[in-house]
Amino acid sequence: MPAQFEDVVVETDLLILGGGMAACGAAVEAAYWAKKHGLKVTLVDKAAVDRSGAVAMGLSAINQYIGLKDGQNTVKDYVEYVRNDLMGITREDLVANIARHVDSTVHLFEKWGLPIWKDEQGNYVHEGRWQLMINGESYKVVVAEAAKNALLQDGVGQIFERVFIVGPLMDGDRCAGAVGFSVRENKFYVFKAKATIVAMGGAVHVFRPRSVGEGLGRAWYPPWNAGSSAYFTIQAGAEMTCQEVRFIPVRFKDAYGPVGAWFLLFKSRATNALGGDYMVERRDELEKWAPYGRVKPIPANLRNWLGMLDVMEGKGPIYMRTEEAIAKIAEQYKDDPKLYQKKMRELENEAWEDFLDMTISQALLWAATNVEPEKKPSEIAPAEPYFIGSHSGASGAWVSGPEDLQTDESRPLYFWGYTNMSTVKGLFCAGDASGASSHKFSSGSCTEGRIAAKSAIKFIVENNTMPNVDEAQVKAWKERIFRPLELFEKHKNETTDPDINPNYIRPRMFMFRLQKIMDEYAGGVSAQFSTNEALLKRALELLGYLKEDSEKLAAENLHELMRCWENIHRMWQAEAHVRSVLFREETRWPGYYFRADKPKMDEENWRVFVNCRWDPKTGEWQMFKRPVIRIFD
Ligand code: SFD
Ligand code: AMP
Repeated sequence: MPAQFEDVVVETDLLILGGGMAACGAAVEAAYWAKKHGLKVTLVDKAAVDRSGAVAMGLSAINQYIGLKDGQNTVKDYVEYVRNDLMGITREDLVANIARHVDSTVHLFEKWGLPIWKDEQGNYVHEGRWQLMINGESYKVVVAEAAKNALLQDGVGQIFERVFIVGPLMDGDRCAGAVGFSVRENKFYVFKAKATIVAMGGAVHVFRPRSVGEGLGRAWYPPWNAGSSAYFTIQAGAEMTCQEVRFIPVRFKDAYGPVGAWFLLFKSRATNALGGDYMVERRDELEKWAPYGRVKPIPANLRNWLGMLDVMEGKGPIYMRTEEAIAKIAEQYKDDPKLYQKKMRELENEAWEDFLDMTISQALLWAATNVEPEKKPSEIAPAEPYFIGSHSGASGAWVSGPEDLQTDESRPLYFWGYTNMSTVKGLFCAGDASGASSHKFSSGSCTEGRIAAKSAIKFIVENNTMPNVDEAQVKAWKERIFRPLELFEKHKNETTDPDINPNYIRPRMFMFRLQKIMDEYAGGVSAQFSTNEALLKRALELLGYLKEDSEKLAAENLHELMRCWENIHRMWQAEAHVRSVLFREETRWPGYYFRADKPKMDEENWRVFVNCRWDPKTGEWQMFKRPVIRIFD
């Protein structure tokens, strides 16, 4: 089978993996610096850059904007916000580096054509303190266009779409590029590069989703981000961080519509079936999680937790009180009936647009279930867990911070020469791929891509040699990558039902197995997000069997081959997660997961990062702590 796949070898200076917010930011910045140094940049996306990644459907807000120029906030304010929201565990140098540059990225978005809401005075309309409202249906198209223009002008770069990246090429301890395959043509791609930026997003469908049957595949996080960043960096031998810090967004139930605009812009409450407001009635619970339980805004996981307690006590469903929020805003205009009508229409439009801008399926579900938000509340629920280090989770690779933001204490631990370089030489990470720097969102991820690209070009200029790629390594990858096609061809006629075969497992069934393990043993929806040491150990045992069976994944065509590799990527993300949850012997993020056997937060022993590394030479995992160092007092 591999013989039928043409080898395409691409040599480049900088390789950007992914085509999402971070990758597009990297492309724009890299093109600028590459031109100056006569270097070549190559971007590879498994999909089409115009609509790939988390922003595919568009977004209704830019969630990170500091407002430095207008003196609205300081970088330190943002660092404090992120530190508190992550229950004390964050890399302040990384957060601050993004925060001090993010406004300029937002101004670029506007220059490129993204409509940002303005008030009568011409100021941005804020959703909350850090968030700006946008007409964002075409957000990704706008950013993709800028990336393409930057790369394709003057021959500085090239873009490969519909090429699925599988894993890294290595030259000893230096990353030498990547391998992958076209999902449309019989082509095997070998990318050789002096530096590589990983920006392939986070991971979804590692845990069993709430959606089943006809809704299967519907999730909050985009189904096409399947843990490729984590797999790539783990396989390269990079140190990983915060692999236990999953994200559970509370969303409008079943279609996963966003809640931010409701809570922040419309100032809505969420109440239980009895009309009780868990944020008020359960305030005392927050003391157990002090000092973080005392901060404003209350950390996202604690907001989740208070609602979950209601559900566990049988007080569900939980409703977003859309009708109450709209009525309250419109009330100010009640003395002028005409104005009142106008305001009501405006609010109704904004409510629908929020979904139409970024989660169209929620608007469809509202329409299908006769929801008129001004008349009737809507159910919300915590979603299944996702890995998205750029949002309110934190999982990703452990990367170097910028030199100028280090203290004497942090420099030896947080800085190793090139900003955003992982612990592997020449391998840079941004967006969901880099860890411990949460709350980057779309704007911060694009900013971090820019930061990583500038730094990677510096690395290339200072290490301007093409790494050696051993042909045996390439051959071994090729054989492994296409094995599922061979297996299917060889055994497909041995049973009457191609889904059931003693010699192979198809990726869909494999994914169900992975999801069942994670859901039941690692604190998924059906386990009420709760787990313990014994369950986690059992999860590892079952994941071990699954890993053995991954050698028997089979694919009927190229699309299914991609599904096979997506699930292998997910499986490694799952393992890193289970090992990290097991290693951290406390509960720090109730509302994301609860260690029932260690039900308390332990500031003395566990106000640390949990890091891990898989050793490519021995195949062994190492788990260890790294200190959390305060940079901003
Ligand atoms: O409100 C391979 N996010 C929001 N951010 C905001 O600023 N405002 C919002 O309104 C946001 N909302 C939101 C958000 C996310 C999601 C999923 C929803 C709603 C439903 C967060 C941002 O979207 C997020 O932080 C950034 O997009 C992260 O950027 P990045 O670059 O790390 O990931 P990406 O954009 O998803 O891109 C990933 C790329 O990798 C490609 N890829 N390519 C080759 N080979 C492989 N094996 C690959 N695997 C993946 C993808 O195709 C893609 O190009 S709100 O709800 O929070
Ligand atoms: P979401 O739609 O939940 O992703 O939220 C969008 C943005 O608003 C993110 O920055 C969230 O952290 C923030 N956010 C959402 N709900 C709240 C809330 N109740 N209090 C404070 N911030 C919130």
